Amino acid sequence: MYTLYYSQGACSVATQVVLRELGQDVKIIDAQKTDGFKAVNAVGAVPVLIDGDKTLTEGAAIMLHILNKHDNPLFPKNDRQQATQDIMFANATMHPAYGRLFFLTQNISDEKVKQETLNAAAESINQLWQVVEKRLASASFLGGDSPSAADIMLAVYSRWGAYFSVDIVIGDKTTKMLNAVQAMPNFIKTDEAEQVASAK
Ligand SMILES: N[C@@H](CCC(=O)N[C@@H](CS)C(=O)NCC(=O)O)C(=O)O
Repeated sequence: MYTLYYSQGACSVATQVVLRELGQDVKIIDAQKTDGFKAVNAVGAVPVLIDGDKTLTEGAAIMLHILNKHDNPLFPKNDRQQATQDIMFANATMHPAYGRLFFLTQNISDEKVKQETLNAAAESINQLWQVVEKRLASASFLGGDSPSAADIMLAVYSRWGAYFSVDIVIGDKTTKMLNAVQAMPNFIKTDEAEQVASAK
């Protein structure tokens, strides 16, 4: 049994979806409702995964830990280097690109400057989605014929664009991939589990 600290709709959704895909039991705790969460993770960010006596932080490190621990098709064995690169692309390149939208919204008070910088941030996100679209020219998912952990991570981040008044442009093949991942039963179960836990 794992314990996962999450925030509703945040990047920790991907951790939970992957744990469920791996057939693992997971207890989830809302970090927003956890007094002194910084004692759990000094950075104050989710995901945090408790595995036995270990407290793991940093989404990509957690992902690699669970994917290496449990046999699964989410981390293609035939090209581990590419699969790792895809996880890092999602976590360290796409996630921070979306993170800029949250930061600018919270920290710029001049509405004109805010919109201009949000548009510039959206443009850099769009360039990253073009990179994904090119990768999907020859396969339905970054992992090949079935979703990899990186596809799941991208499907979580892609939903954040709807919170902002910007044009996020996602290509057809990528849209198909994201829709397929978001329709996975464990993706739906994860959203439901977060809703139930956060409503308590
Ligand atoms: N580098 C960290 C960043 C995680 C992160 O930014 N998490 C967001 C949610 S998607 C968060 O918890 N933000 C709240 C905060 O940083 O205070 C990781 O990959 O785990």
